[in-house]
Amino acid sequence: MAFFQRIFARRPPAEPQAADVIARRLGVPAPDQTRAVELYAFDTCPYCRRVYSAISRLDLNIPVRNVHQDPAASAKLREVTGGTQVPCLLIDGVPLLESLDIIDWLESYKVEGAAA
Ligand SMILES: N[C@@H](CCC(=O)N[C@@H](CS)C(=O)NCC(=O)O)C(=O)O
Repeated sequence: MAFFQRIFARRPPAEPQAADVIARRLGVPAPDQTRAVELYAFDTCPYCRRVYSAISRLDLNIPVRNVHQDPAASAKLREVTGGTQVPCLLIDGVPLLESLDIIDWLESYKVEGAAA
């Protein structure tokens, strides 16, 4: 039973960690307010909506580039990731895939004093 609970348990909120620890784990630039950050997404993607909710909860101002409505955004996503997976957070030109990793980074970004 404990085994299944461990497998299916909801992921707990990330432990507060130093921003650079998170960035190193994710292989992206450390969150700080100098970063140029934009989200590549489309509105019917449930993983994108999970990230939208986090952005709203954290009261962040992150520009969203809709890859279904903007061919240039779609081309850029393919250029930086080699694929079409969204959500993708582009941090100073470095792509971060996986909604839960994006949320971890954004939570740390908020702590580091991102402009809302
Ligand atoms: N595990 C990923 C799943 C992301 C995902 O499956 N996104 C879909 C859209 S809902 C997608 O981009 N599919 C196209 C592709 O993977 O190239 C996450 O949590 O972000």
